[in-house]
Amino acid sequence: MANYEELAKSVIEGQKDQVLDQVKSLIAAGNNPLEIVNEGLIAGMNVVGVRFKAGEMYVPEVLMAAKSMSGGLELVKPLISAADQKSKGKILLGTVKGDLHDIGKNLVGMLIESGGLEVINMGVDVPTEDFIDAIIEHEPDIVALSALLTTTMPAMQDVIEMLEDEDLRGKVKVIIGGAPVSQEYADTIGADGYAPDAGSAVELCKRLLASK
Ligand code: B1M
Repeated sequence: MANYEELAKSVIEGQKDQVLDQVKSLIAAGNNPLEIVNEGLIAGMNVVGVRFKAGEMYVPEVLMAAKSMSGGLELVKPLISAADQKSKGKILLGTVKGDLHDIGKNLVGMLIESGGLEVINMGVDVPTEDFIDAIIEHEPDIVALSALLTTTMPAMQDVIEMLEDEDLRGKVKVIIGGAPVSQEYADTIGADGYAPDAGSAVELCKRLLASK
């Protein structure tokens, strides 16, 4: 019979079929669905996040792990009550205007989601005003901006300035990331945080949520 440790190991190894079989067997054995998520699926993805950050895992492996975890999650989700599914925080994520790069941004989204937070992924080339509209509509705790081009980095500052103009800056934390972005740049434009990689982005979100 499967146990949580084996399930976490299958997630880390990106063995989707194995994950699905183990989740089914844990459900059939009457295990608590929330425990299956927290002690099996998320526990595995947490290890992936740490290993990826340490350079011990690479993008394709992380994507396979995330897909395995999502597959398992789909099986368990219908069994978890709406109250239990309540996320610990809402993150609005997008690649800024003019920028079409989304591989890293999606990885960030998957790891944040794996960390038990809700992610609204707005896609790429998101106009500044669309971020503002979405912040008003969804009231996220954090908006996470991605840019891969030096030419699109200023669009991050545009979002912060528009938030200030609309009197919304105090309502949402802004964090930024992407290859050309740095902590120094985050400080310059007045962002609340910078994450160099997907694993750090999860930690940063959790830190900011805890300090709210
Ligand atoms: Co483009 N591209 N690209 N490209 N591309 C780069 C970024 C470039 C560095 C390549 C180079 O010249 N060496 C260069 C930018 C130079 C610069 O501005 N400094 C470049 C260029 C110039 C361009 C075009 C202008 C090329 C052209 O058409 N002449 C063009 C621009 C299009 C546009 O956006 N308007 C272009 C197009 C493309 C493709 C469409 C072909 C494709 C993107 C496909 C896609 O994303 N769906 C592409 C790709 C694949 C790359 C490279 C090769 C790889 C990017 C990637 O996915 N990395 C890239 C060179 C490189 O980085 N080696 C390059 C893997 C990914 C996991 O890492 O995205 O860094 P990364 O994400 C990391 C962290 O940065 C961080 O976490 C992620 C995971 O650890 N992170 C965040 C990212 N977002 C975050 C948000 C957060 C926190 C952390 O929120 C808080």
